Amino acid sequence: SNIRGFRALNVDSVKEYLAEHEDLAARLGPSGSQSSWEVREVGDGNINYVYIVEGPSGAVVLKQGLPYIRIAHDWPLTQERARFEADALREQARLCPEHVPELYHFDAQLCLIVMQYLPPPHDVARRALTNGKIYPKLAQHLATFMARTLFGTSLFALDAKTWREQLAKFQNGDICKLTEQVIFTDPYFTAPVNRHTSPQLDDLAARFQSDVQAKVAATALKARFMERQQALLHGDLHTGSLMCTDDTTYVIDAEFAFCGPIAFDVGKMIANLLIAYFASWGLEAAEASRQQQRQWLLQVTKDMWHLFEQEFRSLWTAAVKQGKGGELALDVLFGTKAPAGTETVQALQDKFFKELFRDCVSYAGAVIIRRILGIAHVIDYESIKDANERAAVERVSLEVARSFLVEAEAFESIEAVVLHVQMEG
Ligand code: ADP
Ligand code: SR1
Ligand code: MG
Ligand code: MG
Ligand code: MG
Repeated sequence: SNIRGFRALNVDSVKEYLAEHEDLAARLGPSGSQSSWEVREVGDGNINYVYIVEGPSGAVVLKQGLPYIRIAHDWPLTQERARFEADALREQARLCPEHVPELYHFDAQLCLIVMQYLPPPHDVARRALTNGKIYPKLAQHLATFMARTLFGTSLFALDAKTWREQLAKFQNGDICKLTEQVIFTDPYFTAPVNRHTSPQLDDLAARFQSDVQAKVAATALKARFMERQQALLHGDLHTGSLMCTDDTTYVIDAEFAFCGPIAFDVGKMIANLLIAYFASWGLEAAEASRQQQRQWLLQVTKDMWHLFEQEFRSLWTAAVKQGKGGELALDVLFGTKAPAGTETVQALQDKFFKELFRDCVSYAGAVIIRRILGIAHVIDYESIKDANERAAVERVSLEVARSFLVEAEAFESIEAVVLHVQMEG
C-alpha cells in the first residue's frame, strides 16, 4: 500500500522536486537555470523509474519506486526498497567507494534516491556485452567490489553487536520473497508468470517440472538463501547492475540488499558472465571479434573468481594479523600468537572457500535457468531474433546450468566449470 504523501513523479515534477532541494539544484546549475534543465526517463530495469536530469553545471540521476513493479503493475512491491538501496549504497561506499555511484539524497516518503550520474561512455554492461564489447578491467573490478563489500560486512570483519545491528537494518523481507519465488520456485512448476521460447523448449520446461534432482537442489539453495546470514549482499548482482567503461566499473541497483549467503552474489555474477558467453553464439557480429569476446568472457569468469578469493583471503589474514578481525576472526583465538593460530586461520579459509565455491556453482546454475524459464528474461538471449537459433542456445545453457545446479560438487575448480562450458557450449 502507498506511503502517506506518496506521489509518482514525471519528467516535469522531477524538475520541480530537484529545484525545491537547494543542494541538488546547485549540482545542476545556478538558480534561475531550471528552465534549461533536461529530463528523460531511461529506466530499462524490471522494477523502477529512472530519470537523468542535466543542467548547465552538471547532472544527477533520480530513481523512484512506485508501489508496484515496472514490468507488472499488478505486482505490488514494498516502497521501502529505496531505503534499502540508500543504506546499501552507504555501506558499499564505506568499503569500496570507487565502484559505486555517490548517493546525494534519499526521500522515504517519495521512495526515491538521487545519485551520481554515470555519463557515456558508461553503458550498462549487459547491453554492451550483447553488442560484443570487452572490458579489460572487469574481472579485477568485480573481484574487488565483491571481496571488500562481502568481507567487510561479514562476521570476519564485524563484531557481534555491529553484526546484529546490520541484520536489523536490512530486513528486506518483501524483496527477498520475490527472489525466493522467481529464482527458486517458479521455474520448477507451471507458474503463470513463467515464459520460455515456445514450442521449441516446451520439452525442457516440462522436464524441469518433474526433475526431482533439480527441484531438490533448487529447494536446498532456497533454504540457504533464507537461512544463511553471512554478509550484506548486493542481492541483484548481474551484468544489468553494472555500468562500465574500459577503465571504470560501477555497481548500481542495490535495492535487493539483505544479509544472506555470499555465494548468491558471486554465483549470480558468474552465471551472468556465462549467459553472455552462451548468448554470443547466437548473436551477430564479425565472427573474429565474437570469438575473441567469448575467450575473454571465460577468462573473466576464471580471473574474477581467483582475484576474489585472493582479495577476500588477504583481507581476512590482515584483519587477524592486525588484531582487527570480527567475531569469527578473533585475535585471541586465531591470531599469530595463539597456539596454532596461523594454521587455524589457513584451515578455516580453505574450508570456507571450498564450501563457498560449491554453492556458487549451484547458484549459478539456478540463475541461468530462471533467465530462460522464469518471468525475467535478459536481452543477451532475447536479442537472438530467430526463435530456433535462440532456443538452440538456450537449450545448451539449460543443460549446462542443470549440471551446475545438481552436480555442483563435481566441479572442483573454476577451471573445471569453464571447461564444462567449453565442452558443452
Ligand atoms: P531497476 O531497479 O528498475 O532495475 P536500475 O537501478 O537498474 O533500476 O536502473 C535502470 C537503468 O537506469 C540502468 O540500467 C541504467 O540504464 C540507468 N541508470 C541507473 N542508475 C544510473 C546512473 N547512476 N547513471 C546513469 N544511468 C543510470
Ligand atoms: C519480477 S522478477 C524481476 C527481477 O528483476 C530484478 O532485477 C531481479 O533480478 C528480479 O528477480
Ligand atoms: Mg536493475
Ligand atoms: Mg532493481
Ligand atoms: Mg539473475
